Amino acid sequence: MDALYDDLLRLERELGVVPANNEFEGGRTVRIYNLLAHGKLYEGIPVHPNVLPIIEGVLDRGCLVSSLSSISIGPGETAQPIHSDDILIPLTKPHVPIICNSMWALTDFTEENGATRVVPGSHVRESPQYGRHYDSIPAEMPRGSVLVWPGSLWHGGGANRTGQRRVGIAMNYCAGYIRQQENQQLGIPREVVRGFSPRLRELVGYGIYKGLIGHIEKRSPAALLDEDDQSKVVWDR
Ligand SMILES: O=C(O)CCC(=O)C(=O)O
Repeated sequence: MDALYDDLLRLERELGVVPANNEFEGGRTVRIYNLLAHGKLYEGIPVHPNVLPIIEGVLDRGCLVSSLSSISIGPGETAQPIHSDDILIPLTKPHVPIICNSMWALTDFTEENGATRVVPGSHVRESPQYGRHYDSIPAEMPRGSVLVWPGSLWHGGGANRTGQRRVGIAMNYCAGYIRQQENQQLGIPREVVRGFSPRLRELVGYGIYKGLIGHIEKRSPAALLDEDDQSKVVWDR
């Protein structure tokens, strides 16, 4: 946790990251995107053995990394609008889970410092109206904990009324048959992906869902990393 916390500060300095200053990302919140392109330290997060099996249980083993970013909510930040992570997907609800997300707490998450707020039971309802107030509860958790929620759950970052940052890593996954929020194949240099474990390579999209979705001329994109890749599309098995 300390190493991740310190490295995010390094990246913030080196990349010159500042708050985006829009309603969703916040005016006092620093977010660093595409973390897998920014150092080996982040490679253990998507494949963590205490978290990935839960995600696979919800989405199935063909799931993908949708995005990996940090969210540091600074003192004085106001609450983020309540939303669901599948709010832009035009499917009637409730539907099968297509997104499953997690928040790694690098500091304690408290109601006062902006712990993620959730609306229990909302995952089976229509999406919330963006910008409207909804009653919610804080997902308080000690540093080192991970909160996991289905993409249809209404939630949002809380207001920070303390003098310290609330620092989290948003490790987001999607089903293997929908588009990833951050384009992992173009956003992470291929020589960096070559250094990933086989499972992480699959999770960022160098694989084919159920032997078909994502193929390139009937070969897995894994062949772009490894010329010996022998994978076949489902039609040829
Ligand atoms: O920072 C948080 O606690 C939640 C952030 C969030 O839900 C988002 O940005 O989509």
